[in-house]
Amino acid sequence: MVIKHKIFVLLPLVFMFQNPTFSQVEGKVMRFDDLAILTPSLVYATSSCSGNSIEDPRGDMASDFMDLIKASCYLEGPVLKVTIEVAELPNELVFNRQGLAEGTTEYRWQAEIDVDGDPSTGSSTGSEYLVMAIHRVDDQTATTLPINEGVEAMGLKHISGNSWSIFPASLDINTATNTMTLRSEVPNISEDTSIVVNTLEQHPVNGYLGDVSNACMSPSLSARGYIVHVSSSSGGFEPNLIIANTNMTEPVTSVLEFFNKAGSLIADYEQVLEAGETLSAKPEDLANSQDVSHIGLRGSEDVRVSITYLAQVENASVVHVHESRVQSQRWRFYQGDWDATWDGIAVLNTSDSSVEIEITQYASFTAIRTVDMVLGPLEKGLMVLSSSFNSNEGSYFELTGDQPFSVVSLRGTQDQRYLWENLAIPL
Ligand SMILES: [Ca+2]
Ligand SMILES: [Ca+2]
Repeated sequence: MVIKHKIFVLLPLVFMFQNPTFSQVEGKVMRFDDLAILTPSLVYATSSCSGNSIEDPRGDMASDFMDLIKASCYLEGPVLKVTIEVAELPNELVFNRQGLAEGTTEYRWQAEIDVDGDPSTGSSTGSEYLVMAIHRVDDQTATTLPINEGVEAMGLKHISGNSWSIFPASLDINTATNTMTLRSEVPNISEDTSIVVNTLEQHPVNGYLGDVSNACMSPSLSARGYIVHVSSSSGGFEPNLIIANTNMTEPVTSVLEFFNKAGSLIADYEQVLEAGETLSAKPEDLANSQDVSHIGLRGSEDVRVSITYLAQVENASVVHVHESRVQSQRWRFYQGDWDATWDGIAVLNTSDSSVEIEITQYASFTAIRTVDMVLGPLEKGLMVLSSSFNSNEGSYFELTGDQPFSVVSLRGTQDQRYLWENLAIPL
């Protein structure tokens, strides 16, 4: 349980540095005596967080831009992305309001990251890292500015006491969706990681005001599903994605992560889909790359993604392959007639360590040949079965691994006109 505190206090502030910009001090160790103002006695998660998003009541703050509504976090390769939604994010804010001392944190939207989920390590509130959008008073003249010009993104790593070192973070502000999206490379994120979000305003008259998320969240380490195989146009099959919001009443966010065959993240793509909306797009256009091999699916569970492959021959018919949500250590599929068709498999290691897979052909319940495949983290393997095995009428193939993986099995006619999914069965 996380205990919620909304704290309205006015504290004297002491800074070692006056109004530096963060780009000037990146990597340096600084003292931030006001970091714990909002959360001096926040009790961090003692049980695991229930998901990668949190919600907070609307209307519990005087200013809408401080009123935390929702937050979510994703791990995109090594980059932690935290999206903070408030009730209303105005286009402009007044910065450096009269009566505030230089160096005061005037506005802040922050994620506190307890990377090991242990409140006894890190800062006084258990955090090893902070990522924030912040404005500190840097001038005695009040100025109205677009919000993205007035605030800076910053990451802080806890050193000791009130000392933190600064590391880079980026910020995207969307006043249409009232969201701030912070991105930063935060090391050692694990399933134990606990993240809370808070907002803070130093008001010249009313003192500190702020909202704290009433629960913690933890980045989902694995995608909820995968498009295991994106065919390459150069291989003769044109791929196309269909991305559908199956929720007929609410807009939802779809996040796609594009990987190359070796398992390196090439690009990610985020899209808000209106209620019931279905999009169609070429993977290479969304990723801005020809190298897309497979796709991790994150974001709303309401989104369903399919891929089509269309052979670049006359009178070909398209095949639709639905996203794969199943991982198993053992899969089976049955051999086709290799005079008329070919059997191929795409195998995806969805874990963060290597997997050793044995592909074994069985005939009359007897293993007749085994071929090994080793895949690194998020690496994909492809095989046309006839390149490694002999046709054996009535045979079947089993794939077994030392940890779970995903399989898509495809069968096509030798003239390439028709291709379809030949069900691979998780056992
Ligand atoms: Ca709120
Ligand atoms: Ca900790």
